Amino acid sequence: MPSKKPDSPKQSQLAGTDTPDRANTNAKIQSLESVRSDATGQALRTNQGVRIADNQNTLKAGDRGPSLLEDFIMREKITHFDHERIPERIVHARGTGAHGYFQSYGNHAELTKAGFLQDPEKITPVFVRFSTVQGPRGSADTVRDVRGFAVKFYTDEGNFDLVGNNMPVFFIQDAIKFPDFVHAVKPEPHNEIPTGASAHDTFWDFVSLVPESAHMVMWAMSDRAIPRSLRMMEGFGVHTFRLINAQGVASFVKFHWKPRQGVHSLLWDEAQKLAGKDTDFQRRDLWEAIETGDYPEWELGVQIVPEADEHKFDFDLLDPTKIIPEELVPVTPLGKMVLNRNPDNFFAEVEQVAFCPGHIVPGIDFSNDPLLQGRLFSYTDTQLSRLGGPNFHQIPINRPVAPNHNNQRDALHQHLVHKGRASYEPNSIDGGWPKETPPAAQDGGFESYQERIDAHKIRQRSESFGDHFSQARLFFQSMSPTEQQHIIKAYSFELGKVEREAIRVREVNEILANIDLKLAAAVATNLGLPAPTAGTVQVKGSQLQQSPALSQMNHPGVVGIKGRKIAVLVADGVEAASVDKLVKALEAHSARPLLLGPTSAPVKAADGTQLPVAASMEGMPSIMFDGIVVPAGKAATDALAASGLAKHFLLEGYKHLKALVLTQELLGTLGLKEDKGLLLGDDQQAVDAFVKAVEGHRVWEREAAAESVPA
Ligand code: HDD
Repeated sequence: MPSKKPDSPKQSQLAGTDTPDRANTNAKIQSLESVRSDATGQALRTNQGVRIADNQNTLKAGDRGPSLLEDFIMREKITHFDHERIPERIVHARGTGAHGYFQSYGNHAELTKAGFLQDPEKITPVFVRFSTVQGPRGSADTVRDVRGFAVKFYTDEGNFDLVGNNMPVFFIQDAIKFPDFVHAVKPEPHNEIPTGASAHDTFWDFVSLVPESAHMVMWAMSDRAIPRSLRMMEGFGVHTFRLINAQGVASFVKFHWKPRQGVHSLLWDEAQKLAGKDTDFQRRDLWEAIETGDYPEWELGVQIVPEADEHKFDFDLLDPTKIIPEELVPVTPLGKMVLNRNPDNFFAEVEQVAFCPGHIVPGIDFSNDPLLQGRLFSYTDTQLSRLGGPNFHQIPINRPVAPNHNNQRDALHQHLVHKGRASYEPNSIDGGWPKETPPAAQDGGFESYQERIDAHKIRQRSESFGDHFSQARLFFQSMSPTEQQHIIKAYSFELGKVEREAIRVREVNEILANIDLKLAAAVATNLGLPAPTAGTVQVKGSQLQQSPALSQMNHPGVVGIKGRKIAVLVADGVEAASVDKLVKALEAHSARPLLLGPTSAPVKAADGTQLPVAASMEGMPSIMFDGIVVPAGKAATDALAASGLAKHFLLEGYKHLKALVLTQELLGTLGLKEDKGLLLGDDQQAVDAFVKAVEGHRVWEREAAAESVPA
């Protein structure tokens, strides 16, 4: 248990992390201990436990002779190897994960009887898996795509999975359309192109024919689809859920994860370059942050709508293509999640973790959102073929910390040796165990919320799901001018890759024109199409003109530049004192300065000392950093000014609107001008301005000046 009491919600948003002692608090770690395999000091053996004398040579008839079938050691090894791969997830195949914990800010008993939200002293272990959607397991991390944000809470009352995304809405309203949507976005079936991208005909064909996707496509064309880091994404449960308190009173809720690191994105040029230069950019970023102790944190919050207010909005709460604007219903913070431990084994933990939106605990329940209802079936079904049968809950990463006795028996990969003779209920032979727990206010058995339904059995979409454009418009109009430009560019880029003109025209005229005519005109111009002058449907518009909470610019974060990567460019002749001063100043802000040299060899400072570097400027290009500083030193500056590699590094950083500290000479050589984020010298004033600029993530004011810089 943590020695420190958790802060009140407000303070917690601002204060530093109080990390409970990991070994003592992470019950999941302890429960995994018995299955963790450590071969240190152990003999090499077969799966049957036989010690192996020779792991280099197959058993053969003579040293130049044929191999013998009786070599059970070779056969066992090869057979196991042949079956090492399991089917990757049909969607969200590319992902990474981390362990951590959740801690409630207080007792939320008025809202829910779920125990993990009632006791601020309780540490609930969690495992999170972040993912992209379209690409296969080996695809690039930084592609334009939705990011999965799936959290498994190992609560005392059973596992609760919050299987969300980094966008609060979805492409379709009914689960029956999911296979169609996924087939459309996946690589095209004839040539399996493109990998990890939606910029192709079948995706745009589908979404231009299915206007309910308009809102989500806006999100996917926004900067949210190219996050700077998995640590810098919001997460959303998307659907409306229910929370139910001990008195049986239910409220509708939408779940939100708010990152303390802020919400920040890559630029499209960076994302594309990173996809080649570091396919693992985001999993590496998360891994390194956790290894270096910069534990990322999110606040879990809910928008609460009393049952009585269900029909108060100009959209349907059950429609997963709609948000509840935060200006209408603010997010109430419930607690925080900290990710503080990397997995020991990727396959065992990240690949085998099995989430399901149907994994809920007493105090939480579903709504009738038809997308959610279909998901409740799909996830367990998919694990049957991925994880080889119905016992996947016994795989260590999926095991609840709560006991889970029942009468389910046998099946593939059964790991338990069930004792007793009665595997049925009721029974008298084994004393009737295991027995039901009647529902009760606290610690009772799960009871579904008793919702009254009086309806015809029909296949029909509710009319209240019919407005597909108002919130897409709200989203676009809530963006800053910069974000709007990025959205226009993203649509233009993606549709520019679409071969069939008819699809481009349909998207512009029948989708974009209904969202915003300026957007439609700008995209049309970039595609060489006539700009539409009117939409094709009457759009009623939203209750709000703007929702500031939708703009990333309004989510700077509360941790400053903690965990941000800063390149320190050095070369022979650099002044060691200047390097030291800059590095110390950055470390004082908990940033991660890394020295980069012309090669991976140490550089020789002006005073003769050797300075080891983390990498060469080629090995770690500017796109991997949040800011760049150049320490003083005449000879080093001369060397950098003469180096194409260094100049490219700096110009690219400038073009990507990063904060820079340069020397006067380099400023002249590069032909750049000082600005809010381009500073000179290594004095405190420059450092302070640099830190502020990195905090702002980009020097947006520089956009126009950077336009003409080649990089
Ligand atoms: Fe899904 C995986 C999120 C709609 C069917 N989904 C999956 C994952 C995430 C989501 C984050 C990866 C979990 C992991 O890391 O293992 N999915 C969503 C969200 C949706 C959504 C936020 C809409 C709001 N999904 C959705 C529908 C269906 C599915 C409508 C089917 C009817 N999703 C699946 C799946 C996957 C999956 C096929 C693939 C692998 C897996 O489940 O474990 O069952």
